[in-house]
Amino acid sequence: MRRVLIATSNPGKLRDFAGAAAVHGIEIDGIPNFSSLPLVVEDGHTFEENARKKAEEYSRYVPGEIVVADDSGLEVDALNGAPGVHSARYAADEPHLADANTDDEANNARVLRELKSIPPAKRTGRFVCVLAAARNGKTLATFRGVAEGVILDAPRGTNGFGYDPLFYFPQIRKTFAELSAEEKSKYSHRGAAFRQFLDWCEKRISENAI
Ligand code: ITT
Repeated sequence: MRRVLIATSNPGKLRDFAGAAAVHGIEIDGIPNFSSLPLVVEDGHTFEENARKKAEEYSRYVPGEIVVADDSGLEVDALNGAPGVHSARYAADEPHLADANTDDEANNARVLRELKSIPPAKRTGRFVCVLAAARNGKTLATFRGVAEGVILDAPRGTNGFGYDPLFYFPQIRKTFAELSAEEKSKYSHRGAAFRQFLDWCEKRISENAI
């Protein structure tokens, strides 16, 4: 297995990828000097558009390397799919104009506010992760992972990041913030997308295609 470079500014995502990679004995790393690279503007209307854009643009800085980027977020049915692609900056006044991400606590508070009058049975939603693998500025493949759950009316758990404390996963009766790194990799949208990526890598390597 080759080394895979992850393009993300989000330490929570990096921890998730490290957890998923460890289970498969894969070596992953960040892009050298990532924080000094120009920020990619995430102005796509879909997770896929943004994931491809990030993977393609960042892969130009590390010629020949496979670069993986993910665009992900929470879709809440009662909010017509919001925060969706705006998940990282949902608490900003005008999300579509905001460049900078808002903090997790403020984003969670806004979701709770918006769902205040919504009864438990209607608080369904999902985490979505679209992962793009690129090399030399070109997308090689994309992978989509989904985790279905329910949005609680108060946070629970201290692990994870983002909306994890509000996201209850009925299958194991825990929020994502109550999961260990191994459990999150097993059940999460990011773990599911990453496993598809690994299958793809193994197949391409056996065919000598990468
Ligand atoms: P990069 O673009 O640098 O990777 P980012 O945090 O800006 O980092 P996104 O644009 O993909 O990444 O936004 C994803 C947001 O969706 C993230 O900040 C969280 O608010 C939320 N999110 C995604 N996956 C999550 C997870 O596994 N647990 C909790 N929240 C998650």
